[in-house]
Amino acid sequence: MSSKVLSIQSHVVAGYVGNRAATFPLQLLGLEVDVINTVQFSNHTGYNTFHGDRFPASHILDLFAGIKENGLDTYTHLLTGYMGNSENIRAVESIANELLAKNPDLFFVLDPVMGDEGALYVPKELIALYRDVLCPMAKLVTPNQFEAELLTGVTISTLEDAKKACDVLHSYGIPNVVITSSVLEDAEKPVGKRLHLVGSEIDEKTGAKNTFRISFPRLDGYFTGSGDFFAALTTARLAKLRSDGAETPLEHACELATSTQESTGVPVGENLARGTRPSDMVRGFEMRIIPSQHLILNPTLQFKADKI
Ligand code: PXL
Repeated sequence: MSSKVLSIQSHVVAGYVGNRAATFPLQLLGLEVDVINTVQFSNHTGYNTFHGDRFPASHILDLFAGIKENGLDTYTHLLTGYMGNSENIRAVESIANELLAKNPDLFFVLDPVMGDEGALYVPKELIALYRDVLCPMAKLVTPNQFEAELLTGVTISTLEDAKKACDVLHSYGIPNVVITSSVLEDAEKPVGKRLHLVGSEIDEKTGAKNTFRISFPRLDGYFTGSGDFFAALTTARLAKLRSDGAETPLEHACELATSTQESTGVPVGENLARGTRPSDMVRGFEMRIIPSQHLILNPTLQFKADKI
């Protein structure tokens, strides 16, 4: 069956975060994408200023009601990113419930966007809502190291800690878990030059668990929206691998997504950046997604996973 995704994330007029970072890679990799925007801002919040509005949950639910009324709610996938407040999480819960009632095989990819590198940028009551309300409905969750710690209560400093956090996330009922990037003390010397993706998938038929790690060089600079780009790449690659009946599809999807992400950048120390930083941006670079289209399809670097 061909894949059709409902993507609920933020929208910016200029630049690439949220739905603007997710739609193009999903489409390029062959998926149909319908888009609901949680906010409409002029640009992402890493600039000095931004204009625009957050949409209330009633707006998100109203758009979904129109989709449903016309029988357009035939989704194989739901992908969610930045929600920002508890009402939007409740709106996603209700939409996910309706989609699951219509298609019990719905593949819900939940990116629990809450913060990064120790800083929470959403209200703290969202932690429990993500953990107790949305996690049990998700088929794949893609937290970064900090978000995985918030969701599980496990402090992640070593590979064993990361595996423990994956197991806690599995215990919430999520069969596929990817901690997208973490700094791990025991995985390298010296610490900090490389980042580590730690993933774990439970086979639907056999119940066997496959846990893996992909190490990659830390890229020069902070790329706003790279988590949104990564979640979209993983969603698209996993959709194809699962429909082809591939073994350990999450591991291979993560290899391909990491390979694309790293191919678009350069390691720390080299004097280039894959992004551009407009003069009025204080945090991060804009990703150059359109010029990277060949790397979305065919990454030049190839990263492989190790079983752990
Ligand atoms: O996930 C990144 C992101 C998404 N949406 C908006 C943002 C950002 C990061 O700054 O500003 C609106």
